[in-house]
Amino acid sequence: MNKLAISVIGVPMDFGQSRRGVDMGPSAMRYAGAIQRLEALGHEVKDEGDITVEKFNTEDQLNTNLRNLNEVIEISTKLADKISEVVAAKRFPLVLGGDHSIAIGTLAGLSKNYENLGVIWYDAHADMNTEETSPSGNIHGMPLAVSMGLGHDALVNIHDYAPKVKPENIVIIGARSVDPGERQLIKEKGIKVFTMHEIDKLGMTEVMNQAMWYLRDREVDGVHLSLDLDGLDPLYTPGVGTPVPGGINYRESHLAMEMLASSNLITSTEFVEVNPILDEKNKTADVAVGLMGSLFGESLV
Ligand code: 5AB
Ligand code: MN
Ligand code: MN
Ligand code: MN
Repeated sequence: MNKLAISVIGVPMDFGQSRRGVDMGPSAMRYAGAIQRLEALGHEVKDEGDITVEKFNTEDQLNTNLRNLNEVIEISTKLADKISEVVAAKRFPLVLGGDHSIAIGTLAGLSKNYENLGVIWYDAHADMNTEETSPSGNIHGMPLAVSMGLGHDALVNIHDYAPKVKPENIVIIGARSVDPGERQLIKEKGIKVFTMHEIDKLGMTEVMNQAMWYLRDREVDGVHLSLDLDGLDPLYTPGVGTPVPGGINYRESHLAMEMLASSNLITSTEFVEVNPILDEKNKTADVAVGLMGSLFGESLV
């Protein structure tokens, strides 16, 4: 694959859900050797440090049942600023989460630099809830809906434009825990979803080929990979807040990353939901960094 100029951006965010510890995800992945792993592959890597994540003193000023809405707005906006800057400098953004609500900021910063951005969402969940459908009030279950322009105005309009992503440019891979409201939205919008059923039946090679051809047919000018570590089976990635059994296995995940590496399709990525407090000896961060190795060309050298 091409040698890249990669900017690593940490987002120690845990306001998108209610379990502490996922804010330590960026440290855990750096400790597991993320930077060195990519440098060893010949990429130029710049660690841009972390986005500042602060709790507001006041109770949520906005009248809503969305947990920590004000913090999520503030941090998403800062992340979107940073992402825009990195993309404008022709660098490849690699974002280390943090819970998955950070994708709201990542996509807000990315999309205005692309005419027709594609998104691969590797996740056990669809992350397409809105204020109305969410069973939890947790914003990490909403970033795809928000990016399509559905949800709280303040989230939808970060960086003053909406939507960030077209529903027909989204591919979900690994879904196995989808809420009723999300199901309806998937049907309504015709979102392309490869559930575990398709992965079992077709195999990962076929699923990835179909996913990539689907996006090429859409004539996307960039593809963002949003990788939630709970997409994998909790056997391999136990350190996540919302584990769901029956997930994608270790080799299937590496295969998926290797296929993306040889396609040269991916133009940005984020690795989210690593929670060292819930983990076993940093296993989940180690797996994340291994997958980064494959995504950035390890199998090709
Ligand atoms: B993750 C659930 N659908 O909305 C909700 O980890 C879980 O970013 C969301 O995929 C999981 O609370 C969010 C039940
Ligand atoms: Mn998930
Ligand atoms: Mn997710
Ligand atoms: Mn989760």
